[in-house]
Amino acid sequence: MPAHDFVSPDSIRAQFSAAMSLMYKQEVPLYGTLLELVSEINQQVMAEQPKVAEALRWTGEIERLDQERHGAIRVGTAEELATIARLFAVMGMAPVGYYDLSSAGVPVHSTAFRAVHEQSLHVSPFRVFTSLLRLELIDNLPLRELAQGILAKRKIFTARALELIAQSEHDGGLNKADADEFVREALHTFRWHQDATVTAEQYQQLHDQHRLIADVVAFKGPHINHLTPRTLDIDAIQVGMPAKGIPPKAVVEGPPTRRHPILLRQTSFKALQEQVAFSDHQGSHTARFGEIEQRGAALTPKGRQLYDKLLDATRAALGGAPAEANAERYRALLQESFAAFPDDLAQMREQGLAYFRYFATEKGMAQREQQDRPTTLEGLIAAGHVHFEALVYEDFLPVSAAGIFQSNLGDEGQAEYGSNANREAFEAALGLQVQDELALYAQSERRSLQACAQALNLGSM
Ligand code: OOG
Ligand code: NI
Repeated sequence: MPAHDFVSPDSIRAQFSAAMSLMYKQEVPLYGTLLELVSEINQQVMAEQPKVAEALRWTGEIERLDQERHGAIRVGTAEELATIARLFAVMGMAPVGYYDLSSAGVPVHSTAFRAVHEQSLHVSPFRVFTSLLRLELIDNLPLRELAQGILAKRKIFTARALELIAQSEHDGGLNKADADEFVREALHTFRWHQDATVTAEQYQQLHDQHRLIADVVAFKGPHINHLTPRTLDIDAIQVGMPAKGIPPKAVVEGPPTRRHPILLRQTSFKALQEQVAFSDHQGSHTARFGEIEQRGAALTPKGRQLYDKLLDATRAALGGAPAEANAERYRALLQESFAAFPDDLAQMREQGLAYFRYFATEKGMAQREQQDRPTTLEGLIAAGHVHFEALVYEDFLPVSAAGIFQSNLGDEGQAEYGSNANREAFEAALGLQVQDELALYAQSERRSLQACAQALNLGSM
């Protein structure tokens, strides 16, 4: 089949993301309520803060905002992870970054599947935080073997989904009819299944080891456990949630409130209690929850180091994990520590703390043939020929992710797995190397500079 008959992976991803949102709305009605709240607040921010709206117009994020969301799944075996990677590849998603959650008492390690080029991200920024269960961290051998035996038997992909993945790999893409069918078939993998694969007693054993183990092992597939819309004001969301009957977690994860947001701020609300049919009798399980995020500037290694240092200092000053009882104090300490992180785009740029996107302005275009115009980046910015905006962070944060995991796993005794990062083992299971997110931001920044140089008729900048 000629290549021009193929649907682009970007539009398959956009279609899949929309289908997933529709499915999740039916499965978890509170998600629909949350979408309404997010949309109200986003409209309010755009109306009341024209500068925010203008920045989003420069970067084009204004066009992707309404369909921006991430999901999360947890898989049980290397084979499941490797096949998930192939499934996401059909939609133009690659694994980016490695996250070790073992040090936070969660026996998984993870990556984010997402598009990597800014043009693809513009079409659909859909991402999936994907975790692999680490049974090797569980020292209860009989239980480990029980879990392995159960996982070895399950099939999380439909036969037709596997066929279409292979076909796409072989032919280099899918035509419209096949892409539609692929989206329908792929969706099955992420659905909630009320029927468990284990007896009530086996579930209890798995659960007593760690609730997350039960969540991964006891069910037919890696149900999507949350779907997270992007807000422009997470503080307004946190305050507005209770009135909509949505109880938020005690603290917002990530950096404090700023005029120019950095990285990622997230809050979530408690999982639903769901009815489950075990193979012998009825019971319940908490699987799904809700989450909201606000995204800001992607930080350079230098900026990220500063972020990590200030977050560590805040936690050290708090003397424990943030929770209900110390939420107010945590917020004050966070704000205080982060006074050391400049809240000004020009300063962030001059100090090399964040990545940026550069745009040729109308003024710059009008003067592109003039002999005496500035030719250095700094000169062009000063003269108003080049405009810059922060490059948005497309990834996740390990400390925040641990906080999200924990707030939704209940407060039962925290497990200890030491610090067991093992990126090589993760990549071996994945069958691929994860991409370096910092390199991706740097490339994106460089492309914007090249585009500027070209638009302004300069050799380079
Ligand atoms: C994933 C938790 C992490 C995030 O946004 O950081 C996460 C999970 O609970 O499976 O979703
Ligand atoms: Ni999440």
